[in-house]
Amino acid sequence: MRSFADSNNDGVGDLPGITSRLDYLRSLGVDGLWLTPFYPSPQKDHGYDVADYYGVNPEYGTLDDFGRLVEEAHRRGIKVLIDIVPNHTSSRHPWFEAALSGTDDPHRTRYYFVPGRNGAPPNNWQSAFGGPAWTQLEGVPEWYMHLFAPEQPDLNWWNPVVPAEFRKIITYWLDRGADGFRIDVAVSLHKRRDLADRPLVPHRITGAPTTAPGFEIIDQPEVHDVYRDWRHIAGTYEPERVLVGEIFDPGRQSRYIKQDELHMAFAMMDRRWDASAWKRAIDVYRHAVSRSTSLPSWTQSNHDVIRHATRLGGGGLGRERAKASAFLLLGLPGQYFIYQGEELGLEEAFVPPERREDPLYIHTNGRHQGRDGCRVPMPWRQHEPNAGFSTSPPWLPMPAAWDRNAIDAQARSTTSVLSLYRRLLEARCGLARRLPARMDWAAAPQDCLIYHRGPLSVACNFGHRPLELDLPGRLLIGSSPGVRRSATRLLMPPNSAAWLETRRSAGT
Ligand code: TEU
Ligand code: CA
Repeated sequence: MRSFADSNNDGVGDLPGITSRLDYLRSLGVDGLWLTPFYPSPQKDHGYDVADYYGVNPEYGTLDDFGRLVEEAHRRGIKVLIDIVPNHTSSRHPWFEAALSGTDDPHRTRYYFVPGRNGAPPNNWQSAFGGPAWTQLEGVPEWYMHLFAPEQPDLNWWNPVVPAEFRKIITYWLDRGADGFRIDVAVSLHKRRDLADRPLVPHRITGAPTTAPGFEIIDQPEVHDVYRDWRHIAGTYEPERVLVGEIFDPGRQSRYIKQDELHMAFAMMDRRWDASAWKRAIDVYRHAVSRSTSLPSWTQSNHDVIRHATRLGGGGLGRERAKASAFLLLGLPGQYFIYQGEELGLEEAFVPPERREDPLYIHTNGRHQGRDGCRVPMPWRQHEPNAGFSTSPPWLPMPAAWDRNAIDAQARSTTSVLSLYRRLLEARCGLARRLPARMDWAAAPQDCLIYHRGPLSVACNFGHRPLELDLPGRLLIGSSPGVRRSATRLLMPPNSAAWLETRRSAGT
């Protein structure tokens, strides 16, 4: 939201900015976009601390701006998914402020206010941002729970008022044209009722005290009732609206992705660059949804993780591997989520500590570097101030030469990562109707993966050595200029991938 496009040059991205760039998204070949939270918020977690579920943060625009974005996106055949944050509100949300107004205020039971133990928190639960998951405010006898920042008090979903509120909230945005939701921390709504202490055991590697396996604070059976209800609501719209859960664990995905619950979740491919590790991960995620009609949603980066071009080695090596991994995943049955800037080969940016804003950095006192590095605004134009993102300094500083990956420059180059993504998505779109929902792995040399999917064959060389493969088919596209077809063989440089088209029909 804050980092895509700035329409009023205040250094912060906004809704009209996104609307003004829809043709760029269409030229890239995307089918939908997911907007991170744009609601009124004190921005203590960049919008994941919502102070009003029915509004638009004035910094990002207005409800009309949202309506225009939806209208213009739909005119270009692009769906709009919005982020819903049901696990917690902002501590500035009127519900929480009312809850603090007095022990008998009814809003108090919308949160977890619990007496402490001899001046200590009610239990030993930890926040994902470091420290206890409980805070006691001045003059308030009880402690309140927050699995994330203290400015993000958790909602008590055992109180039927809360699910009733969210039924209204999702209907409100679906009526305003949203095509679906990305559901933040989707399995965390109900916390275990007994609020029991986590039994601690030494971590098998670090030895540090960690929660004993099998002890669950979240992922309670009642969460499924919520999503069955939301799925029912989504089904009352034509076409049915889409529910995407922020769930990365394959085991959990198999329990939440159901005909009558969520449509999809994220198959996060964050493995080290190794053929067998990637094959295993792909098969685990495929299996996770195999009992539903859904397919995996392949993902390599998002606003919470280090950009994969950097994770995969950085520099030229990271770029080649990131291009090859896109080839490998975009050929598979399923959806694919592109994180903004991935199509430019953007790397994790260094953000000077004094400019970091992420609560993960702040609340861990820098023990965790935070997530600002993957959120630096998009470089739209080369040789322009702030890479054409804004005439004002961007909310997060751009490293020197951030514009070298600018969109205008990459659009002019046939060998750029952007041009490659465009050609790859075009090829994918062109083949789409002939691709079956199944794929079959094929025998492959070490450090190489090959699979067939109807007329499409995909090969990926994870190794440091060039490979020559005896693979039939017309070379459709290669991840690097070195991918070539000789009379009889497919030549693949290290860390490269190729798509080939054969006369095999969709049935085989
Ligand atoms: O993320 C949940 C989540 O798992 C991450 O916050 C994770 O704990 C963190 O990145 C440490 O690795 C969602 C949103 O995607 C994230 O941006 C929010 O900060 C978080 O929920 C709280 O709403
Ligand atoms: Ca702006």
